[in-house]
Amino acid sequence: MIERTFVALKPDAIKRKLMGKIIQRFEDKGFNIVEMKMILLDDIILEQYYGEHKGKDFYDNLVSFMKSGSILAMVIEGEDAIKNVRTMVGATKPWEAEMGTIRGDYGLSTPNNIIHASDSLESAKREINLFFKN
Ligand code: DGI
Repeated sequence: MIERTFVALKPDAIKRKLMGKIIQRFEDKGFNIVEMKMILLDDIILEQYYGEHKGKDFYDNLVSFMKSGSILAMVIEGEDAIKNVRTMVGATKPWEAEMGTIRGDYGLSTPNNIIHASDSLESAKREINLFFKN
């Protein structure tokens, strides 16, 4: 089924100049990038984006990292995009992510784990709406 998923390249990926390489992986795989913009996040949008983690021990560190520079927000479209993009992204903790995945190849720690991708149809809709509602 053709789906749309939300992907964000996090501030560490931008600072390390990995944007081109990561976008290339999605294009090489056959996905289409249908929306794209650089955004500097604030507390209001981060609370909606990461609300499920509020109160957890890593939350403050996660939020300050996500505000440390712009992100590249994208909507990626293609066959089973939600599941297939998550497979390409790899495990949340990059040291557990398999080599060949984006986090496995480029990351070593959290919260700077390079990239976010929606984990379900519901999250994809919510996140696309949050970042691209206009
Ligand atoms: O969808 P993911 O980014 O793979 O994971 P998520 O949406 O559950 O969590 C969002 C971010 O929060 C994740 O990229 C890194 C951070 N995080 C999640 N779980 C943990 C965590 N950070 C630490 N230190 N420990 C965790 O258990």
